[in-house]
Amino acid sequence: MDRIKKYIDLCNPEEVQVITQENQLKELKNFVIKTGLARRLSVPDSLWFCSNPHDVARSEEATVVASDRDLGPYIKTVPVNEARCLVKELFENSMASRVAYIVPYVMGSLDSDIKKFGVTLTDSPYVVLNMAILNKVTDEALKSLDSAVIGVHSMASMDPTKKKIIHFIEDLEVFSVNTNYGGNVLTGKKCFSLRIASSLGRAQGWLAEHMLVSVVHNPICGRFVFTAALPSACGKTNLAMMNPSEEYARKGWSVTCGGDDIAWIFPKAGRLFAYNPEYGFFGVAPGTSESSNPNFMSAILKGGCIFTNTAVDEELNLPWWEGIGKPYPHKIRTWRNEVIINPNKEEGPFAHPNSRVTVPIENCPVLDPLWRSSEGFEIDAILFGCRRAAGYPLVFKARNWAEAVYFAATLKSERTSAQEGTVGVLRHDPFAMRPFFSYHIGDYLRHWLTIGESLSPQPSVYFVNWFRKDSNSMFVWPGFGENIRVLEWVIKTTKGVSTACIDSLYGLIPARDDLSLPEGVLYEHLFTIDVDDFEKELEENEHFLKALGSKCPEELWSVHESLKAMCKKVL
Ligand code: SAT
Ligand code: MN
Repeated sequence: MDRIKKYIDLCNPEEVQVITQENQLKELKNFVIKTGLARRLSVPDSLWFCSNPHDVARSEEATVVASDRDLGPYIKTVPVNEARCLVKELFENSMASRVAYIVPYVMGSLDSDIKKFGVTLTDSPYVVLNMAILNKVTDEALKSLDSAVIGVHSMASMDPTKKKIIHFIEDLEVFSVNTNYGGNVLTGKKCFSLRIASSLGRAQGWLAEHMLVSVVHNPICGRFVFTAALPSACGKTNLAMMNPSEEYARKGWSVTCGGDDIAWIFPKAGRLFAYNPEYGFFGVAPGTSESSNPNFMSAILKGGCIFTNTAVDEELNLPWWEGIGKPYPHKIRTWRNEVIINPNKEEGPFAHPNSRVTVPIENCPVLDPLWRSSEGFEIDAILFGCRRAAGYPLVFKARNWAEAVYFAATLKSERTSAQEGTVGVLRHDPFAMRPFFSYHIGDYLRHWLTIGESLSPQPSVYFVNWFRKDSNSMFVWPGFGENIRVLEWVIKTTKGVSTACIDSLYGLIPARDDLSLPEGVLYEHLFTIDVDDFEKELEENEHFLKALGSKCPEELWSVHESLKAMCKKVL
């Protein structure tokens, strides 16, 4: 226990409890209700929490990697010694007169080779209860303490100016303090399964990606596995467990879900295999409804969930949020824990736009039976998605692996409420991993190219954007269940059934008659590419590639030059 004991001594809690049993979790639930930290809702065995209003999203500003090297764009570093001092300063006595909980857990299946252990020390019952859904609590982790990822989390004084999430990648340690929300504190999630795991993956020849894993059951090839990376709050959970539109469902199309947020991807015999290391979903609530995501709604209603910063319909004692598809409650408790009678819509939103529901994965009615298998999912295609109102096509296929890496590296997306900052601003989000890189992005791109070289055949790589808007700011693509049309094109193109792609500036796009569009949706609205805009993009991309200096793989410069040449030809 040495790796933990020194931090217990530093934080100085009044009492320490090791959480390994179901009945301890039950007691903790009773404790949070009794002390007013949470409320029990009428969804079976489910709790509602609201967080400190300063603490409602992942904080990228406060997230750092301890390193004495420059880790390139998008990683804030703090020199190792300084980071160790910071830990000492921020955690000293931070748990005084509180209970500290030790949560040992596993990511991935206990009987698979890819499993990894973690042990988190926290003074937050909220963290314990969430981790008990998202990870599998097991005392096995205590037997493998040397190789486990140690997480130390303290709410401390919850002073927002002292919020910090500090990663010591090589030491397998993460420290999170003065926050109690989502990806800042649920160590198993972004800190471990993305930041630490991607560094391990680099050293060991695999990938840890911000990706869902799903299977499309279809009349073309039977079973088709895809992974998809999208920035936070851009519809990963919806896509991961979508119900194809009625027309497609009738023709035998369905989707099963392997995971909605994180994929550990391993090459084996020239193919890629994906595993979801998590045991639950941490999905965005607003906008989730019977029509947008019936499977997530039914997963929620099965219970065992935690609602964070949603509103509550006080009369029904049920969670409520904007876009839930139900009228405004007569008496509503807002995410700020205030009760309003006859709420006026204009005073909203009443659920925080980044409010979340933590749901056990086994609640999912379309969970793929292989979700926990030790073989993983053999990948047929990889998708990257973004949220862009203009210019970016609905879907295109990269012409080759290097071009796929180029387009993923230069991905941009509108900022959402999942992270602190101004919503809607277009920002560069390479691989939808911008907040989760833990080593230099130039090395990351090289790693992707190297993995690609070992594959045969290389999986096809596609890029999607469900969010184009017309001149009236209305979405031109209906999305949700209709996204199956795009997946149909992806499958046909991957399997060689469609050969009539059009060479565009953005890779290969569907020929007009090759993608079945819903009535009233115009091909031009989805695929028009403005050459001037594309040229501007290339200029921005060039800045990015230059910023990588000698770390920028040559292959990406070649792709860049060929796109520039294409652009000249079109102009
Ligand atoms: O980082 S969170 O876990 O809060 C959610 C996300 O951004 O995907
Ligand atoms: Mn995510």
